[in-house]
Amino acid sequence: MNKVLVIGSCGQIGTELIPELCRVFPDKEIFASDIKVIENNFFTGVPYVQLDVLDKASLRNFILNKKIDEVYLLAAILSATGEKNPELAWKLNMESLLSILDLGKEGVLKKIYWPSSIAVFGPNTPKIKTPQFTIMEPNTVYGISKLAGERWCAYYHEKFGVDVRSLRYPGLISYGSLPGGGTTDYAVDIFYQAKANLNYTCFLEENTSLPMMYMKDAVRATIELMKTDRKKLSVHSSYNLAGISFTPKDLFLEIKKHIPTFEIQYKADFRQQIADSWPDSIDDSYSVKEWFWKEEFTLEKMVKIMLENVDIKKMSNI
Ligand code: NAD
Ligand code: AKB
Repeated sequence: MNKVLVIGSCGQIGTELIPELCRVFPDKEIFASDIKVIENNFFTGVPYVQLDVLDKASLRNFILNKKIDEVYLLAAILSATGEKNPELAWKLNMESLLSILDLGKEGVLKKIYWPSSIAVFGPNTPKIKTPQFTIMEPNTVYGISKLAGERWCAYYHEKFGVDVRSLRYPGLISYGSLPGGGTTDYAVDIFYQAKANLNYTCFLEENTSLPMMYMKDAVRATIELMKTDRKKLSVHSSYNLAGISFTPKDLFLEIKKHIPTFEIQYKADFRQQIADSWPDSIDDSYSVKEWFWKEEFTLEKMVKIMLENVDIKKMSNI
């Protein structure tokens, strides 16, 4: 039986990925872990272990003792928080990946998933339909760590045969848990304000187009990539992945169709500069060709689901 460890499982992706891993792989034993101490384990049927991924010895012991052979490494510091604490962002994002890749090199881990981001691109990258292979000069610590991480993944694949797979996620939108300090977080925050009948002050300008994706698509993409026969994959850094691209104004207008009284104002902060350095839209033809990626959720569909499901009781944290 495969044994799978998800690291950083209490975050925006982990909380949605874990139930889906359990559903799609009933023959695998899944373990959830995060640095957070949780009072009640909300992962039904999945053991939870509190673990700091930077504690290399404890991480290694857990993986060896439980005979874990597959890891999804989700622990990271995202773009906006990373700019506030660059040292920690670099340390966490790099050291966690290298620890896991080393366990792959030793042959302990047979398969590794590690997400990259559209943040690997920078102000000199072509903005429209950004290609898989292009200029990459990120100017955030988060983007630099993701680009370096991609190079390490490709290196460990090439030199040591490590099976590590990765996707460059766009901004992810979900209602299960709140996002963790990114530049694309506005596209989640806005739903809580709209649902609470409040107006929204957006921290990006109205015409800032960014690549985005509804979480269900991102989770499905992750699992489809992990299920693909390794021989079919040619990209060992990270695959471009496209969903929907929209601006704050597009999103506002779509929400307003459901809540006509909803209003927005724009007050850009430091995150505007980060957003301006990222692509408007992504060319994901390698993903389409090699593992048959096709997104399912449109802006209209995503907005309807979000408005039906966001729970405004979570709002105090925004
Ligand atoms: P998140 O911030 O919501 O969750 C990260 C989790 O990691 C948190 O639960 C946090 O407690 C945990 N963590 C932090 N430090 C840790 C440590 N030392 N040891 C163990 N756990 C620790 O992030 P997310 O949105 O779920 O993102 C997961 C991954 O996907 C990250 O690598 C992120 O860069 C990437 N990604 C996310 C998005 C997005 O829009 N959410 C987009 C592109 C890429
Ligand atoms: C962020 O905004 O930092 C993340 C990402 C696109 O990587 N959502």
